[in-house]
Amino acid sequence: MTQGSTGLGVGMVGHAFMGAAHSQAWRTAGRFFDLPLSPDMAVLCGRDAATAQAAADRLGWRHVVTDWKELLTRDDVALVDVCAPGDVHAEIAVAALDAGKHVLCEKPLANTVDEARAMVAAAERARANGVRSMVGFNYRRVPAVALARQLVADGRIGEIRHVRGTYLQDWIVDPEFPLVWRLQADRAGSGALGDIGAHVVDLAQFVTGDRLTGVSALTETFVRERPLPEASRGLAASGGPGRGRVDVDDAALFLGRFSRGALASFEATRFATGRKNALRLEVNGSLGSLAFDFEAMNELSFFDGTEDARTAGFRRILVTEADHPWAAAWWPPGHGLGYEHTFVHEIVDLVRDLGAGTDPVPSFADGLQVQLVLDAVLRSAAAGSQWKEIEE
Ligand code: SOE
Repeated sequence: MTQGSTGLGVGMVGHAFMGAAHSQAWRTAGRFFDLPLSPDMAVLCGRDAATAQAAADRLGWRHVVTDWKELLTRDDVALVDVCAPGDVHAEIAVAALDAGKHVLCEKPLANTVDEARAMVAAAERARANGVRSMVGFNYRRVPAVALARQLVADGRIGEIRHVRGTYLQDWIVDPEFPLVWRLQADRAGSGALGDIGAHVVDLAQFVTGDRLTGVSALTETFVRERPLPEASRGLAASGGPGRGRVDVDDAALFLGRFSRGALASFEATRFATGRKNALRLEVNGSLGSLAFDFEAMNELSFFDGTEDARTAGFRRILVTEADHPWAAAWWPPGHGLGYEHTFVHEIVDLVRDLGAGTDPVPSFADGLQVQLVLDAVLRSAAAGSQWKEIEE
């Protein structure tokens, strides 16, 4: 915590997996990084008072409320952090921005393009009054990913020809795994596509500094009926006697084109048995290539095609040097970071922008752009993989 800095009261909605990840980030950011404002974990909101209180005690929040609308009228809340399922993102974020609260909203920004547009409009209205917003695509804040973007921007791999993005998980491969909210269209919008495909689309556009202009897609639901959930914690859940229909995609595959001519392929699935959180991106350019895999998140592979061909080869860069993004605040070289650090970096960058009065990224407009890609993927899949343009 920076000495003499003023506070930033935070009210967070939701306290499951993402709520826990954000809580540890709010708690840690000012202890490792100099911040212009000290995050104050003021209020946690959850629907059930006892469960929310237990979560607040465990995660370090001072007060508990059961109605998110209470956050909007409190003087000790300057920022609302939305960690609830996608079906409530738009309502909460728009109301919070209109009430003059900064907003951090988990990804995907919304469940539909219309909701995302309403959120962007609210963000623009609020911005005129110095109120800021950000969508939580946390993987942008992996140091190796940020380095990949720098290398592309510096021209180290030349003109980009191919982008290969996959996000592979296996946590619902068991057909008896329950029908949790991430598998329900009315709560999550879509399945693997919105939950993890959104990340790899954002990452591909972030690293290349380019945007997708069109897609052709296939989606599939392999397990069409599952037990209704009885209890859940994080991604773990147990089922009860009832059963329900799965109405989201289990997997989405699509081809795409970038505005500067690169061709792309994407795969998002929770049925890649043995792959736990394999968010991978490979970019091939006219001068070299980059490859990243979150399961080895401290590393970036770089092939420099301008080197002597006799000794050129993919180089494994350990992205833990003090010169690498965010790394100087942590451990000595080689000591590595984990999943939770991506959220800390997100909070650090957000609080620094709030202090400086600058616009945080990714913005709600960036979130809308990803939503347009997801929407085009679903429309293409529904139309037998027909090519769908993505509006600018
Ligand atoms: C589940 O697939 C999940 O927790 C996603 O919801 C997160 O966004 C991703 O970071 C990890 O996997």
